[in-house]
Amino acid sequence: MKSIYNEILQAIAKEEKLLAVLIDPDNTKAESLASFMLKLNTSIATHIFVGGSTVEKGETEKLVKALKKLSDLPIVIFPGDISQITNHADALLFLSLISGRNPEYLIGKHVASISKLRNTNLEVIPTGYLLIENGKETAVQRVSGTEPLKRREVQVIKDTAKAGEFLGMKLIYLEAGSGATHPIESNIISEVKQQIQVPLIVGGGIRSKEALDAAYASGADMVVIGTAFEEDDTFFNKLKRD
Ligand code: 1GP
Repeated sequence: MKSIYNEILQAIAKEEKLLAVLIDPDNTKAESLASFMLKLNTSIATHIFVGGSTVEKGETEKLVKALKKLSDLPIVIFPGDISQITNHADALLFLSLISGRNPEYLIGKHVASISKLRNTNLEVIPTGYLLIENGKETAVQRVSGTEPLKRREVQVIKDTAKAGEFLGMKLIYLEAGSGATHPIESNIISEVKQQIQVPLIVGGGIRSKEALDAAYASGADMVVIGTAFEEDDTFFNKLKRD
């Protein structure tokens, strides 16, 4: 069976860089979705992430079904809550917010999600999720009631990522928060990358081709961009596939 995780590993082995476009069901207008997806499909995007910190019940499934008709890219649920889990996607990032100390976001919601996931076809990918401070309060911080890790405390960030890997997490995700003022800094990306063997995802506040390339150059295997495309989908024109 096709494994999205194995495909990620294979792409990284070939030194390919991955780009996930984050689509938040709350910020998506049905009437502009088709034209948005036309642009996305001719860009260098490799994955579609679907999720948000607060999404109305049923909206994620509706959006995933629509996206399935509009793109062949893998659709990965990036859930803010259990209600966003839908079998119609290809995979689920099983996120544990290891930068925080709220048991609900470390293990509680995971236990509560099992009745939904037990018989699922979704590929469940355990992911260590680290929120890093970016200059303003983010939705993740607000919703989870946790503090982000301090930008200057690089050793703590590295140790947290490594602990996630030792716990068996298959991806490490450095998150500055959607719409972040400062994306994750290059030195943090490169130092974390040196610590871990599993793929490194970086997201939050990346709004230009230069910032994307800088994240890749620092060691991000996959970059996640949402807000920049939401605000101006002509950004896809700068990221066209050859
Ligand atoms: C948020 O990392 C993602 O969870 C993407 O952030 O919306 O700022 O691109 P942006």
